Amino acid sequence: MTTPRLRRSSAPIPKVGIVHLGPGAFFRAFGAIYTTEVMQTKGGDWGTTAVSLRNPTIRDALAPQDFAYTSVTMAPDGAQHVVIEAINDVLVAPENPGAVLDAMANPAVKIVSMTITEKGYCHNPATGDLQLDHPDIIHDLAQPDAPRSALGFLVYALARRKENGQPPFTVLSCDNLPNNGRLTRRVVLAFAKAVAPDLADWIGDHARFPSTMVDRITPATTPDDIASVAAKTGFQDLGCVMHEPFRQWVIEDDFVAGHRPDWNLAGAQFVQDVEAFETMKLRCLNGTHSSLAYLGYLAGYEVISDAVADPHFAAFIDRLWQDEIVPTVPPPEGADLLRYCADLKARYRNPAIRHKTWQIAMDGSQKLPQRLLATVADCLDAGRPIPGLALAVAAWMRYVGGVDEAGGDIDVRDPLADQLRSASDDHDAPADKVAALLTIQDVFPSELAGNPVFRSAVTAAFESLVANGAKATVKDLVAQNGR
Ligand code: CS2
Repeated sequence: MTTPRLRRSSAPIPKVGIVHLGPGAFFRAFGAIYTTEVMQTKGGDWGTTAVSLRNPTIRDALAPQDFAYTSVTMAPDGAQHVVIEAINDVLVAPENPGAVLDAMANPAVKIVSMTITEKGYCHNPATGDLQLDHPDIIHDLAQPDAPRSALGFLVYALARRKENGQPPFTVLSCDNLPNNGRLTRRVVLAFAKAVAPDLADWIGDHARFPSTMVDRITPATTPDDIASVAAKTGFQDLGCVMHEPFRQWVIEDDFVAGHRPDWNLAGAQFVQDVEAFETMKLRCLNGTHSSLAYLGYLAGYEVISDAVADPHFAAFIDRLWQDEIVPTVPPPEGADLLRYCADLKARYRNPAIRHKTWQIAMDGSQKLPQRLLATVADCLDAGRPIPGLALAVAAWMRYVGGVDEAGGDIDVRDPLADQLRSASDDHDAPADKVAALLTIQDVFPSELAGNPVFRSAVTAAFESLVANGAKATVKDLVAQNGR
């Protein structure tokens, strides 16, 4: 007997108030769920038109299900399945960019939210400047009716609203970047200025770009997940998302004309200033996540819960938090950082979440600056040693060299993958490889690259990774620290 496909219920479909760029697993496991819960509590015209910027995969998975999908909360003691109906439609930008611009120019749309990953901002990760020589930006400046980047869509849709005498929408970044709202505003205004200075002025004066801190661990969905959802619910669902129970959303309360869903009814926090929450999350969570991803991958651990089941790796992240990361983080009001980190460790340990080290290792060039290097710079300023952070950076360098500890190929996914690989391949001696990678200015600001304490700590860690491997290097570091 074939398993029937999941279908939307007969509940009325809400009117659209949100366009969301990037309907990957994270959005479906996070923002879409908050919005659904708010509409269940008090209604509202907050239906979502989602936009895939690259390919039709998600549309093709969701369309036969009328865009309904299952959210699976994976707790250590069992899973809970809930059908989510927040998405009204998925547009595929390359198939019909005009339809995307029309959807965004619709005055009923109050918010354009985004989960487009770090590289979607087309900025220089080390400086935050828009890369005007980025191929997508060059393309979009020449193609106002058929852009392909999120920035192109935002700016040309805002231009239409300006021409039509309508107010702009709020642009809501939900990506793991520091001051994500301010960064978005900066790159949008830089792009708009290159289109027309008066457009940039209008956007700067009237649009809003609140910053947000988003948090929920959501591994990519696998064929096994789809099979387990079918076995449990009796429906085949190609759009299901598997996520941890925990979620946290902190949002700067700054929306055009105050138009926004009352996401607080679903547990989000509206605050005046998000920065302290972002710093805490990026450094404590994402910083150790990336450290575990590179070291764990090299050590042969497929998923985060396997890496932290190794007592040396668990001790390593404890040390990293305690000695190097937490001292740099100003606690947000009411937060207890050591408690926060202990809770993170419990979240990493959740055996029901199979979050691949390889997945987290992706796009490291875009992630390192805010996850690890800003923390390094603060430690150096304070004269604090950085053995753990230096080891994490060295593990990234080893990883982007593309060869694992057994001599096998690593499938490195990163916009700078070729540049990183050749910087590594051009040299034989470990110290020379490190020196070559440190010259990559998209990742390392020159002041940091030239800092002798940083250079020698990363070089020593890299040499140990090459000579002894990741497991032994982590074990040694923990033993030295314990003395
Ligand atoms: C992870 C994040 O893939 C990654 O880089 O570190 O996606 C992480 O799971 C989320 O930020 C948790 O909120």
